[in-house]
Parts: sequence; C-alpha cells; structure tokens
Amino acid sequence: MFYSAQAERQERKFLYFRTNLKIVQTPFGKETYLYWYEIMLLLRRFEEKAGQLYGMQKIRGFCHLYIGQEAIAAGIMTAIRDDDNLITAYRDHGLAIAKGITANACMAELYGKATGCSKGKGGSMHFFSKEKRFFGGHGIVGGQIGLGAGIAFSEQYQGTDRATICMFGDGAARQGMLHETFNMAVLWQLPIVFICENNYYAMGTSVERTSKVLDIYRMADAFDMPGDSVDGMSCEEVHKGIERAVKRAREGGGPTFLEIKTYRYRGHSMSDPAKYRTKEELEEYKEKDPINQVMKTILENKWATEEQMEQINEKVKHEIEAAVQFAEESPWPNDSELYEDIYADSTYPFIKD
Ligand SMILES: Cc1ncc(C[n+]2csc(CCOP(=O)(O)OP(=O)(O)O)c2C)c(N)n1
Ligand SMILES: [Mg+2]
Repeated sequence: MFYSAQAERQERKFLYFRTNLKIVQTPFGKETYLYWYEIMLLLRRFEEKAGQLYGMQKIRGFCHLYIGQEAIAAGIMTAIRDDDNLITAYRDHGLAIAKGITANACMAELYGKATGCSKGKGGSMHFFSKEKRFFGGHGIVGGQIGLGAGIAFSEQYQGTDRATICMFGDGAARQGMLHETFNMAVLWQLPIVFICENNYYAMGTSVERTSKVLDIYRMADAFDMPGDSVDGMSCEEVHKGIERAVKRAREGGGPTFLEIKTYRYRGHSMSDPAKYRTKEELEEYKEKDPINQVMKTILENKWATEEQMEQINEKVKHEIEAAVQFAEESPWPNDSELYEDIYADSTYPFIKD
C-alpha cells in the first residue's frame, strides 16, 4: 500500500512534466499544487515524528530537522527530472524523501536498521540512493560542494543532459571548498546548479556575524557565474528559479548559483534550544508557512474541497505510521556488514577477522 502511494505521487509528477517540460514560465496548475501540498505535508509529518522518536531514544546520534524549509524540496522536484542528480548536507531527510526514497527506507535508516536507505550504517546525516540519484547526506560542512561538481563533471564527460543540484547551507558558503569548486565549475561550464539554503544561521551563528556580504548569491559575481536570490518560503519562486538554472545547465550554459532564503523552525539539531534568536523572528516566518500558503491557493481555486484535503492529511498520517512500524519491525544489520561498503572495489585487500 505504501509503495503504491509513492508510485501515485511519482505518476502525478510525471503527468506534470509531460505537459509542461518545454515551457519556461510554467503556469502552475492543480496537479502541481496538490503535489506540493502532499509532499510538504509528508516531509513535515516525517520530521515531527522523527523529533518525537529521537526524544524516546528510538533514534540515536545526530538529527537535523528540515521543518520550515519544505518549499525548497517541493519546488525543486517539480522543476527537475527524476534522473537529475541531487547532493546535499546533513539536513537531508526532506530532500531524500522528495527525491523519491521511501519514508519506510528513511525511517529505517534513522533507526539504524538493515532496511534503511544506507543499510542502517549511515543514519540521519547519510541518506543515500544510487537508484534515485540522491548522492547524500554529508556531514562535513561544504564537503559535498566539490563532490557535486564531480558528479556534474562525470555527466558532462559522458555526454548526458542530466543536471546536478548541489545544495549546502549559509555556513558552508564560507568554506574554501566553495571557492575552488566555483572556479572550476565555471571554467569547465559544468551542468550544475549550486544552491545555498540560507536559513540565516550556521548552528547558533548568524550570517551577520560571519560576513560583510549578506546577499550570499553575490559571491557568484567573483567567478562570473550567474547568481540569483530566491524566496524559499514560496514553492512557485523556488520552481521558477530552479527551472531557469536547470535549463541553462542542460543547454551547455554552465553553472548557476541560487541563494534560497529560508528558515528552520526548529533548532540546529535536537540538542539546540535556539536561544540565539527571538520568538518574534520565528513567528514572522511561520506566518509565511509554505504548507499553509499552498493550501490556501488550492482552496481558493476550488481545486479540492476541505474534505479532500483532509483525505490527503489522513493518507500522509498513515504513510508515516506505516514507516514507523516498518522501522520497528526491521532487523538490525548483521555484524559482517561492518566490513562491507567500505571500498568500491570489493576485491580490495582488507583485513577481515
Ligand atoms: C568542516 C566542518 N566544520 C564544522 C562542522 C560542525 N558543524 C556542523 S553543522 C555546522 C553549521 C553549518 O551551517 P549551515 O551550513 O548554515 O547549514 P544548516 O545547519 O543551517 O542547514 C557546523 C559548523 C562540520 N560538521 N564540518
Ligand atoms: Mg544555515
């Protein structure tokens, strides 16, 4: 039942792509808004549940929630193809699910179970799926910027028209890795879209405290790379920004840097009481909540009744309950797994006891 829900969502997405792929300024319609609503609700409920389970010590280690930033995942997914690549940092649950990894496989990964998307060996920060072209989940701040460019290079080298979406936070934008990668990406005109999810804080440190340049997208200027600022509380704006950039990447126009301004409602990780910001600031962003905005548009256009919206809520609720049950009932990885997935070449010499 769960898989069919996933397939249905994918089908809905394909329907959208089939009708709109060639249009640059997309006229958003009912299917798109309903997809956005359902996927954002799924991500939010997944994260709320993960937060609860962390409190119950069902989930151990690190756990960084994406709540508040869902419009970015939703807007990206309607603007890219399923075979495009995506790589991000450790705040990865929402993006992984939106890219098509099932809630079951993600929840099981949080539990450390063998059925998780990284066989229970990656945990919250290291979701991965080769099949869904979701290349992590990375804990080293900024490390994935270089890896993303490597993926884009391989696509260019192989002559495909796949774009690569490479995401990182405002804190990561200060890493040396960004400068080296931007320079090469422009020089080689790599088919990549760099996205800085600027949620204004790197752990507890605000952007103002770390840089004179507050408009992070302007960092692209130094490399003669097109750069733009995007409202990350709006699925429409995210979609439009990504669509333009992906088109450029596919047509050989090289990289684009988008700074998507957003906000995380929860602390940096589970142990952060977020004392570095005011309640008013948080409330200001909650007023612009993307799920509420999309719901309003659907109801105003009479694309669904309140009862139909309630049915979506119920469907999502069941999907999350099923994911928890799946994770609970899944086995732990075998001890022998400790030595697997370390080297790409399985014949590489490695001491096993
Ligand atoms: C190279 C490196 N330095 C420091 C850390 C510790 N660290 C973990 S998350 C983080 C903040 C990053 O913030 P940002 O890039 O804005 O991402 P966000 O958490 O806001 O999504 C830091 C400094 C790390 N993981 N890796
Ligand atoms: Mg940040």
